[in-house]
Amino acid sequence: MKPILQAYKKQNPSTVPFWCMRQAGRYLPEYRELRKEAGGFLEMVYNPERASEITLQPIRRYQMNGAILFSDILVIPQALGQKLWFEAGEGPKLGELNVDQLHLETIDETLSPIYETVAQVRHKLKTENFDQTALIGFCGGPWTVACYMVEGGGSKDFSKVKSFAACDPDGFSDLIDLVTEASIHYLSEQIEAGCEAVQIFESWAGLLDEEMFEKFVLQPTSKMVDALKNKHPDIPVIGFPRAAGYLIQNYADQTGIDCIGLDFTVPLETAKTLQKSGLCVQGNLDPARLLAGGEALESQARIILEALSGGPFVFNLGHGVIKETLPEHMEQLANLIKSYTS
Ligand code: 1CP
Repeated sequence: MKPILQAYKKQNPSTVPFWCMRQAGRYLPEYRELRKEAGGFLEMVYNPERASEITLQPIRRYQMNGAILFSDILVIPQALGQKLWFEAGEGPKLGELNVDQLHLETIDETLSPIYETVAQVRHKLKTENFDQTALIGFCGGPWTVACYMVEGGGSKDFSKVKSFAACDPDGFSDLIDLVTEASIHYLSEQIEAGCEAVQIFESWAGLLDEEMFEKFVLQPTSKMVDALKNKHPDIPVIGFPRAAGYLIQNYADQTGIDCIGLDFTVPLETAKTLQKSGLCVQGNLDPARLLAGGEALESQARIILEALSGGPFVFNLGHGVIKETLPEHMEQLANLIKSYTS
C-alpha cells in the first residue's frame, strides 16, 4: 500500500509521507507559464489536460506522496448555478445568490471535466512511475463554501454570512443542506474516477461559536463522512477545520474523519493527544517558515517530525504555500523529510 494511505489508515509506514496544501500554484514558474497560456484560472480548472499537468508539476519536482487534485472549492457554487469569475489580483467573485434557483440535479454538467482530470492524473502517475504517490481529491466544507456564496467572494470578517446564519438559521440550513448534498456527490464521483483519499477544506471553521460550529460544521461534515463511508468504506477522509481552536477536539471526536488536518496554531501537544485518540494527524508547519527557508524552516520542520512521526502522521503545512515562496525552499523541505529517520 502507498505510504500515505497506510498513514491515513492509521498504520505506521516506514517513511514519513508528505504533501503541501497549495503545492500546485503560483510559486512554480511552470504553473505561471501554463496559466498565461490558458488565459485564466477557470480555463485551467475545467481543462483536464491542463489541470492534470498542474497536479503533476510539484510531484515531478519533489515526489510528494500526495498529489492534490488541481481544482477549487468554488466549483460547487458554480455547478449549482451561481455565477463565478476571477478578477485579476482580486481573487474569486460570485454573482447574486438565489437559493431557490440553485439546482442539484445538473451539477455534473459543470463538474464532469474535473472527473476526467482525476482519471488523467491517475494515468500520468502510473506512466511516470510515481507509484508512491496517491491522488487526493477535495471539496470545501459546506460552511466555508456557503461563506463565499453569501459574501459574493472573500471577506475580511464574513459578517454578512454570520448574520444570515444567526437571523435565519432555517433558511441558512437549507443552503448548507444543498451544498452538503452536492459535496457528497462531488466527492463520490471523484473517488469513482480514481481519487484515493479526499480532504474537506473547512478554511473558515474558526469564525463560529460553539452552537453554530455544531450546526453548520459538525453536523454537515458528519453527514458527508457517513455518506462517503457507506459508499466507499476504504477511502480515507481528511478534515481540515482551520483555526477551530478548542473546537478541533469536537471536530475530531464527532465527524468520523480518519485524519485531522492541523493548522499551524495547533500546539504539538494537542496534535499528539489527537493522534493518541486514534486519528492520523496531518500538518502543521507555518507556510511562513517555508517562505523563509534555511534554519527557520529546518528547525521547526524537525520539531514537528520528532513530535509526530511515532504515530500515524502525514507531514504538511498548516495552510497553503505562499505564492512568493522560492521553489528551492520546497526542495529543502522535501529533502529534509525524505532523509528523516526517527
Ligand atoms: O492562479 C491563480 O491566480 C489562482 C489562485 C488559486 C489556486 C492556485 C485559486 C483561487 N485556487 C487555487 C487552487 C486550489 N484551491 C486548490 C488546488 C491546488 C493545491 O492545493 O495545490 C485547492 C485545494 C484550493 C482550495 C481553496 N480555494 C480553499 C481552501 C484552502 C485554503 O486556502 O484555505 C479556498 C478558501 C479557496 C477559495 C479561493 N480560490 C482561489 C483563491 C485566491 C481563494 C481564496 C479567496 C479568499 O478567501 O480571499
